[in-house]
Amino acid sequence: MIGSIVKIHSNFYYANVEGNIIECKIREKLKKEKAEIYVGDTALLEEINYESNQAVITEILPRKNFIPRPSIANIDQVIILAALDQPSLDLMQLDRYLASIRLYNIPAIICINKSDLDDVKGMKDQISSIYEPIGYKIIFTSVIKGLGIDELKDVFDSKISVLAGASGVGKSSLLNMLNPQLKLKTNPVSAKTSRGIHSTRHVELLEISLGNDKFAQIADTPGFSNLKFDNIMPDKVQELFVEIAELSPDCYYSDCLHLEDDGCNVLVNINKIALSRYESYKIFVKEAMEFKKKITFSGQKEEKRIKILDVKDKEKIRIVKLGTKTRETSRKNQKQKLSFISSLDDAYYNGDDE
Ligand SMILES: Nc1nc2c(ncn2[C@@H]2O[C@H](COP(=O)(O)OP(=O)(O)OP(=O)(O)O)[C@@H](O)[C@H]2O)c(=O)[nH]1
Ligand SMILES: [Mg+2]
Ligand SMILES: [Zn+2]
Repeated sequence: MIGSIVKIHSNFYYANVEGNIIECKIREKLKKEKAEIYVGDTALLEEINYESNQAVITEILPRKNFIPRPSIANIDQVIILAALDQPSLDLMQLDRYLASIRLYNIPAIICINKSDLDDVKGMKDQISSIYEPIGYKIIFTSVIKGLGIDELKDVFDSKISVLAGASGVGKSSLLNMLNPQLKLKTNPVSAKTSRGIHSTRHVELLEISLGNDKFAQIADTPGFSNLKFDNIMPDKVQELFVEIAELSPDCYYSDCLHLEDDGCNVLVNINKIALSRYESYKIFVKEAMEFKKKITFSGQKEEKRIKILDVKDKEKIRIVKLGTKTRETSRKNQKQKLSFISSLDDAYYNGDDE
């Protein structure tokens, strides 16, 4: 039997089989192979006990796609949620989310929640004028005033979506508004720091009836904020900015990073790029440069390490980090490593503020 993983919690995997949630463990063989299982995965289930609603996962079917933060597989789109205020709108943070989703070739839609709050800085117009011309759909919503709901329902209809964004922007509140029966936990942002307090702790794929025969699968996710481009090569960053990628083929040098004037078509056309977007681009390239420097000149071998740690609440946390080894590597090995890491599919993120 086949089920889709909707939640992972303390070594238990919850699979949805035709509307029934079945609690699963994983087959020893899969454990030995260190198989990684994510929310959104399609799993083969055996040893099904219909009385206790339990089963064993014996295989994970090939994935259509995967994003590492938040970890989820087989999705159609990501809705990046930000708040007009509380927490304050950070354009660079928005660019980080957009660029990181683009890395995985998954469509992204921008949703600005809490649009009932005072727009003292004229952010609504700013967002529209920056992101609409480069092709992003923007929806303004308010849970308090019930704004943007129909538009949001149309976007979610018949799709598997991820709702991502910093803690406190209103991800869970928005889903509760779409379907009040969900009763997801929400909390006010801290008065002291104006930041969310991580009310949602786990990714969960929810089946949501939207009324009028509309139906969606949406993943509520914990908020996070410290995405960094310390895992890709600097020349890949331009591909994550649609408006820069359009101009870059006409630069004089094919390896132009669009940071200096010398025959750079991006800089010649800099007035076509929003200032904040170019600022974000420069920062992300710098982060990627640090990464490249680290793996090229340190004379140390970098390797991707995936560690599974058992922490106090017995919940398994997947830690992906760059490790260093003092052993010298041959130039050939280093080159292979470089091309390995520079492939977009291989990118992943470091760190987590959870
Ligand atoms: N003014 C206003 N407040 C909102 C709106 N939507 C949500 N809030 C409030 O924002 C706070 C945070 O909402 P949550 O839904 O918990 O935020 P979240 O994004 O799920 O946060 P995490 O689970 O911590 O990642 C709550 O106090 C909500 O009542 C809105 O449209 N307008
Ligand atoms: Mg939440
Ligand atoms: Zn250039």
